This record gives sequence, structure tokens and C-alpha cells, in this order.
Amino acid sequence: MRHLVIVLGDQLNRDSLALKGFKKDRDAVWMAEVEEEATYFKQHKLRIAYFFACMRAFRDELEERDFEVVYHALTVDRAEDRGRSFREVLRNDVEEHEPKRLIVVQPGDHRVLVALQAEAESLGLPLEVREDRRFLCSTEEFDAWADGRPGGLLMESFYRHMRKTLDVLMDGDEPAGGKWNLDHDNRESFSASDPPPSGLGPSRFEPDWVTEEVIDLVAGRFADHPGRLEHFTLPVSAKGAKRMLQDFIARDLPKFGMYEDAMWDGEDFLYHSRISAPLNLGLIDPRDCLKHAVQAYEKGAAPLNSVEGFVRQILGWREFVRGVYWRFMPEYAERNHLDAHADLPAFYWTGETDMACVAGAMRSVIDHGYTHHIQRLMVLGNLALNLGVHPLRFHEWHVEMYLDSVDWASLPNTLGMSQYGDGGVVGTKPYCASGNYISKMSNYCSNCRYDPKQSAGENACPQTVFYWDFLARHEDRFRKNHRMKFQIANVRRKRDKGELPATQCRADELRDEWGVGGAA
Ligand code: DLZ
Ligand code: SF4
Repeated sequence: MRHLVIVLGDQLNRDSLALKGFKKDRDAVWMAEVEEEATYFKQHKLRIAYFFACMRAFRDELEERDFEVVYHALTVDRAEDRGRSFREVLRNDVEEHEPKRLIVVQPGDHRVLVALQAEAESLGLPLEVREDRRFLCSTEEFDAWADGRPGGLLMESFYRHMRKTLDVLMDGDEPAGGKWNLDHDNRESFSASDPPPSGLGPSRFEPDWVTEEVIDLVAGRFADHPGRLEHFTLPVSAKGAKRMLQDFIARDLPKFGMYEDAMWDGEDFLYHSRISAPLNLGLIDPRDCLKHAVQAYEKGAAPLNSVEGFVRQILGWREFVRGVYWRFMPEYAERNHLDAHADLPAFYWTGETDMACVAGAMRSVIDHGYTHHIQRLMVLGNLALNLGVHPLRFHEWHVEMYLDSVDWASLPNTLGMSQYGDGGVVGTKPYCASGNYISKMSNYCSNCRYDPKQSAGENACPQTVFYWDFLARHEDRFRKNHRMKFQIANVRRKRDKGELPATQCRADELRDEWGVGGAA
């Protein structure tokens, strides 16, 4: 009985359960580059190129290992497509190859799972959905953990549970070093007298000829998409990705922790690993990330604050958001707790703005399809939150523009954590800050025409203006949240001093100027 094993663009791990039991004399792997995946949100050119280049490298590797691969490569000419979507291309291939069963690992996108299930049903074929072994906590294990917590899901409790269960960075029953969380040590910033050394950043990889072909294809076929293709420096194979991880552990992990939240104009990576894209496509196994980081700590090659911060991202945050995604989808995507309805300003695609922090972060997005987490959360996310952008719009933009943003990862991080659209499932309070935070953590403000301390008038910093406007709009709602106590007390003081009307007037002017429509 012939099986067709579907391998999606973000499922490129060699040890995938999709390939378990594969009979080389009978079965075939099915992979397809399709128009719909690149355009259902109009995706960054580099994102499309990265997915296609990694998919082609994986195809070549499978073929070298004697797997039969039915692979659909797009060309510049749309008339040559065998279909627009997974469903259309799959339908044609089922007619041709006559499989008796379809197999897939649980897709990272609910939309894709539903589409494949619907197509299998209309073809009258069984679809076997297998577990994704790239996650250390299965969806069933997550649900069992979450069911025992009717009061709410705290990432920190989940993280401790995972550390204990998998015995990572543990000293018997206690956390290594005595503390679960060393975030307090991870808030250093750079300054003009102590800037980051130049030349920081992860290892870079030259595109091979297969990648060059993909770059030409994307440049020709998706010419009107956002982003640039000039900086293709990521590894496309597991071998390269492993080297990238090891270089990070040896070179950047020691200082990763202390400068985790710092930003510096023109330095897009600092001590960050940038492994999120190859990790989310399956080129790196999270177990390797944990193993190498913990070994570095045990050898004394990296301090605990760095290693713990990294472990928390991989074992805590990544697993947690994936569990939340599958627990609450599809209803989760429709949440809009703050009733926010504004659009994103055009500069979220072009980077053309006088706001130095936004322009700096957007240049990195346009060049690399990447910014590190503080630029996402506290510069681009913060402005969108305070402006009252629809949380699903923000997620869509994030999927369009970031290489690492597969649906399971993006939705809880953007709609939930960044935009507080889920009303506190992922975060316990909205991540909102004024320009003062950006001023403390970066040098952006010294190169900006705005003043982070001013909240009214032409020179007022828009991050600050919208921060106060946001708090004023939601004062009643946030009064009940004890973690917002100080911020609510501050906005009240500002109201009492009569300072709010000028700020709100400036917020309205900026909203009009940016053409984003109404906020909540
Ligand atoms: C992001 C992306 C793009 C641009 N193109 C493809 C594609 O042509 N074929 C494919 O299998 N996957 C692609 N992806 C990833 C998907 O949009 C989606 O994230 C995954 O299928 C979810 O498992
Ligand atoms: Fe950003 Fe405001 Fe600082 Fe300008 S002044 S860089 S807009 S935070």
C-alpha cells in the first residue's frame, strides 16, 4: 500500500516521525512550493526565499538518501504552476500517484491542518497526523498541565515544571544556582562611552547555487513583495545550522544574558543567536540547544544568567506558546480583548518615519526579516499596542515580515503577549512603555528628532504620546490589574495635573497623519 508522506516547509527535521516506517521501494515524500503560502499574507521576499531554499536543500538530502521525493518547484512563470494551493497540487498528485494513505506531522498552522484534512476527506483517503517530535512537551502533556490550573496559565510555572520534568539545569530538586529566574541580571544596556564592540552577530553563510536560483526566482516572481533579498546569510541545511548554534554557544552566549534587552542603532544582532528561523523550520533540534548551552555552563564557559535566559526561551517560552496555540485555536485568533481596530501605519513596511527607534528596527526587518525580541516587543509591538492596532493585523504583519514566524509561534507572541489581545492568557499585563524605556535601553533617542520625555506638541515622542493615550483609554479596565498599579497611578496624576488633553490631541493628530483609523 503506497503512502504519500507530506513534508511541509517548516518540517525539515531528518528525524521527523513522518518518515518513520517509510518503505523506500513503495512510498514517496511529497513537498510543494505553492503560490498561496507565499501570498496569503504578502510575505517578505527573504522569508519566501528562505523557506524555498531550505525545502530544496532538504529534498536534495532526502534524494541522496534514496527517498523518492515528489517535489513541486515554482518557476517565475505562474502559468507553469500545477495548482495555487496545497490542496490543488495534492489533488493532481493523488490522481497521478494513487496513494492509499496520506501521512503528515501536525502542521504548525491550524489553517494548513484544516485544509489537508478537508482535501483528504474529499479525496476519500485517510490522513494520518503524527506528532511533531521537535517539541519537548506534546499537546496532550500541555493540556494535562493546563487542566490542573483553572486560575490561569503562568509561563513561569510551566517553565519550572519543564525544568523539573526533563531535569534541565537542576541540582537535585532545586534549580542550579538556587534561583529559577535570573532576569534581574539581564537588563544591562550600552552607552556612548561603552558601546557594543563592532562586528557582532551570528555566523554568516554564503548562498549556494540552489539558493542563488531561489533568490532569482523570488526576485522575479514576487518583485512587489516587501523586504530585500541582498542579505541571505542564514544556513539552509542542518549541518550549517548546527555550526551556527555551536558558534553562538562558544562566542556569544556568555554575554547574551546581560545584554539580552539592550538595543543599539545599526547593530541588528548584538549577542543574539538568530537561530529562531532555522529552529522553527526544523534544521536545529531544541534538545541540541539545551544540551550545548547547559554543557557550556557546566564547563564554566558561560555564566548562569546567560544559560538560564537561553534555556527559558527554548524550554519555557517556545513550548508554552505552542501549547497555548493548540489549546485555544481556532477561537484564539479572533480574540480582541482591548477592542482595538486601528490599522498599522505604512512605515511598518517601508521603515520611512522620523522615529529613530522604529526606523532602526524596520531597517533590520527589511534587510533580514528579523529583529531581536526587545525591538519586536518594546519598539514595534509597543507602538502598535499603544496605538490600538487590531491584534490579528499585527500578527499578520509579523508573519509577513519575519522569517521565524510560523503561525503557532507568531499568534500567541503577537496577538497574546505583545498586543494583549487574549486578555492575559500569555502575559499577565500589557507590555506597554513610554519612550523613556527605549531611551534607557538604546541610543536611538540621541539620533531622533523627537524627545522621549515630551508627551505633547510637535517634538513629543510618539511612543510616549501613545503610551499615555493608551493608559488613559484603558484606565478603568486596568485598574483591576494589580501589576498595572503604578502605571495607573501615574496616568491619574497626569490627568489631575490637566496634562492629558494636550497628549490626546497630539495622539489624534498622529493617527490622522498616519491614516490608521480609530483606536479602542
Ligand atoms: C512560509 C511558507 C512559504 C513561503 N512557502 C511554503 C511552501 O511553498 N510550501 C510549504 O510547504 N510551506 C511553505 N511555507 C510554510 C507554510 O506557510 C506553513 O507555515 C507551514 O505549512 C505550517 O506547517
Ligand atoms: Fe523612539 Fe521616541 Fe526615542 Fe525617537 S524619541 S527614538 S520615537 S523612543
